[in-house]
Amino acid sequence: MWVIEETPPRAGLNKWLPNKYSNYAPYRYNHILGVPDIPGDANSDGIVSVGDVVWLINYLFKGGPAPNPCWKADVNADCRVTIADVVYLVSYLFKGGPPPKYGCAISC
Ligand SMILES: [Ca+2]
Ligand SMILES: [Ca+2]
Repeated sequence: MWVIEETPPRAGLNKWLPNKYSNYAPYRYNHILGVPDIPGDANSDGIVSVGDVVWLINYLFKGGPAPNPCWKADVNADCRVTIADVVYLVSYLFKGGPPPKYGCAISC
């Protein structure tokens, strides 16, 4: 049978022989499109980096787009998105500070 493997090192379209994988049960997870929402990932690119710091500063002080969802930018979990979250994120990224927390379910 032809299968689409999504896990490296054999990711891609591959031909499997039925007798070799007779107990194979295919499965997939639904609704896993896009990147996961992780605390601190203000710009929603899937990683926490200096780009998120820039995104937050742009949002807070330059009228840039809001983080979506907003809770990802509430990295200190005080239920607000402020300069304190920028400081928290910089501390995590460059000073060995604690990792971003799951913020409150707030709107930006
Ligand atoms: Ca990011
Ligand atoms: Ca906060």
